[in-house]
Amino acid sequence: MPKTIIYEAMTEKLEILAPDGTVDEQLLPPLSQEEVLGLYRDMLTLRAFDDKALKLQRQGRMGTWASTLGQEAAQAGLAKNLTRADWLAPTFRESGLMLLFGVPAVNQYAYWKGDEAGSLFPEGVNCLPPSVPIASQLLHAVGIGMALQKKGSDGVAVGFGGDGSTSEGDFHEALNFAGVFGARTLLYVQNNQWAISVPFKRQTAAGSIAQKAHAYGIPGLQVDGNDPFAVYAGTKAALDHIRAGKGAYLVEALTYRMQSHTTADDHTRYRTPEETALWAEREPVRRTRLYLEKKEWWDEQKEAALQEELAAAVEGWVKELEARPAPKPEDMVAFMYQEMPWHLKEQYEFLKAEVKR
Ligand SMILES: Cc1ncc(C[n+]2csc(CCOP(=O)(O)OP(=O)(O)O)c2C)c(N)n1
Ligand SMILES: [Mg+2]
Repeated sequence: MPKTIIYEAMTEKLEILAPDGTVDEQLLPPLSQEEVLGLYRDMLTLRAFDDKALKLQRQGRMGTWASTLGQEAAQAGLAKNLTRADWLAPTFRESGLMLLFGVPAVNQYAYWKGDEAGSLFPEGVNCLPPSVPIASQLLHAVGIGMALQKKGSDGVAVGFGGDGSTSEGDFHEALNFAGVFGARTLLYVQNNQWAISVPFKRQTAAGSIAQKAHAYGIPGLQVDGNDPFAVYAGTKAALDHIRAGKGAYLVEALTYRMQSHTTADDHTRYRTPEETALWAEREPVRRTRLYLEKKEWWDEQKEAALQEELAAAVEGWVKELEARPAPKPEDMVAFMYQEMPWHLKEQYEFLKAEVKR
């Protein structure tokens, strides 16, 4: 008898666009040329948004940043299927998705610069502020999904987690509640292979995260998270299922965090150059561009024009950011409770008196 039983992946993995830019025509979703170009544009927008934040941090103009480099397809492919009635419960890794969902760039830059008021999103954008305790977001989304179901809403709640979040009790509790109560919830795990410096092989002995859904009585699907078509088609199938009132769904997007965990981390201390080079070949923007060029829908000139347009947009976001009034240090403790408890009152008064304006 083997000491441990290692289950093979019991779920299907959806792959449509290969790293070399070729597609499985049978599985290709029926997107128009305009829509496909829109997805590419979305991915490049996320890359520009992300790249600027990293640069601002290095220049001392941003507190910290959790990069989405390499995870653009996993976010843009899902965003394309979301509606105004949906709700998001994001982690710190969903900045790109939030941008496409309608959370302005300036709000997000402000938040990461240390201004909590950045989390005051425009009316009608149903997105919670990013929550840092990992796996908490999944429970929040199941609660919202149960409420949406009771209200007879068309909306779906999407809860986010990474590979690391799946080792938390909250992940399992969220799946259990989602299954038992038929929550209108999509549990979306971006398996980017790393949880800070812990590799995926130390998170689970199972063949996939997606297969864990079956134990809780809900469907699970694994998609190539670096393939915008697979993410789009897979999350569309999951969302159609949830919108039809058939209950929750788990989607695992297999992707790769190409940058360090945050700007406070140095990934070269725990990853080999061979590994990062391998994933550079599989990254989503490269393969999508190869596909577009094969179709003769894209060329060097169009690329340069789009890059120029995005660079201008990004500069506009930075201008907006730097025109915001600086947050007051005492606001750090001002909004935690409706009524400030005594120990926070003390800190509030201290900060107000001590900090030089
Ligand atoms: C409950 C909890 N424990 C520990 C941490 C510290 N922490 C922040 S991110 C992280 C790893 C998250 O990895 P993963 O879920 O794979 O998400 P990724 O950062 O790769 O997107 C840890 C351990 C935390 N934020 N919350
Ligand atoms: Mg991870």
